[in-house]
Amino acid sequence: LKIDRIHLREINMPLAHPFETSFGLTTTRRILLVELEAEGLTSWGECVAGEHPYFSDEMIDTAWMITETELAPRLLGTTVEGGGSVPHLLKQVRGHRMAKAALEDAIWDLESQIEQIPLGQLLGGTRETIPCGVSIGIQPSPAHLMDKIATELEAGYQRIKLKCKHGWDVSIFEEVRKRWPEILLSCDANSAYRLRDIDHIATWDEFKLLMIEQPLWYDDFYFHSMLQKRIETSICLDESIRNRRDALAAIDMESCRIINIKVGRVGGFSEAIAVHNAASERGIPVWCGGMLETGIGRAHNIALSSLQNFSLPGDVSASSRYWAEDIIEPAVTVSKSGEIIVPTVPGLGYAVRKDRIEALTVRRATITA
Ligand code: OSB
Ligand code: MG
Repeated sequence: LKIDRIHLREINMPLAHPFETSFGLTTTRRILLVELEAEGLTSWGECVAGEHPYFSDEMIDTAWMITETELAPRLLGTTVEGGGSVPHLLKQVRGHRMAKAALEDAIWDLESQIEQIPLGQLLGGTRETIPCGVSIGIQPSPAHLMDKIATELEAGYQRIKLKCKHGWDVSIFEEVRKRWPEILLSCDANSAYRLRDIDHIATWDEFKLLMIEQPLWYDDFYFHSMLQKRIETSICLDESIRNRRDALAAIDMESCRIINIKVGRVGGFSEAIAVHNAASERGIPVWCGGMLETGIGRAHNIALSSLQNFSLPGDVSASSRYWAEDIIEPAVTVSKSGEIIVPTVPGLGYAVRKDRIEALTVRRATITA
């Protein structure tokens, strides 16, 4: 296929509720969207880079620049076979995986429209529905958190993940477990702890957490492997896993027993599938993480989650948890049993609300061959 034009936009969207992690508070998302025009069709990709380089070293402004000057030109004026051929076309550029993923995912979406195959199926997915959990940020008080958890369980979500950090860990887990002894419960530290905290983290075993996500440094395998030997609870890696080789190293070193796959973090659907397959072959379950996406990134996460080894509830949840009004329709909804139905039509599986995107746009650029 030949791409005629690539449009970049920045949209600003206020979150329905502020989201706090150990690395900071987000109240409004600045989001880079890419729109491709090719073969008389249109497709979209969402770059999940944040407004600051706090989760990873990418941020929206670096993603914008690298997309405009380095990545988009490599996809224009050439024949692109399909989504699977994009990593090769972009490989001269090191890093910038979230920027690359937005473009690659949009091309898979185009391919799905051209081939008239549902996107999930094109990626190799077989699930008709995906199991959903929620990620709950650090709250103003424990009482606020308890209310949030009650609401999400009532809505049907199958797993509750609590953001944690020093001062928002043991006492919180205790209170939650007292009220809900049996629920699937996990926590995500976003690298808030250090080696001196190993004994502290070891005390969490009593809470029977499903996993502890990324407790130590964002770029570490070795010390996570030391920690995993000291505790019964499974470690799940998020930030550390950038590609298939990282997954293999982490599994081999027993740095984790579960992997969170984020398509942006690993650089696109091709690498996400490679991580999924490597984990699957080694008996390591995966789940799909989230980055506070709009409906576009959310729809791509749903398609990816339809692969067989996404066997644990992910962080892909209803649009309404993030947005008063999404940029797709219908909005993503979750059933009473905590599942999202995987679309069975080609492409995104949802209609993009261009009028709404226009209204939210604060910056734009068009790149042509
Ligand atoms: O570590 O999984 C994370 C949000 C922003 C940055 C990092 C993370 C998260 C989440 C939210 O946990 C997941 C979501 O609901 O989109
Ligand atoms: Mg995480």
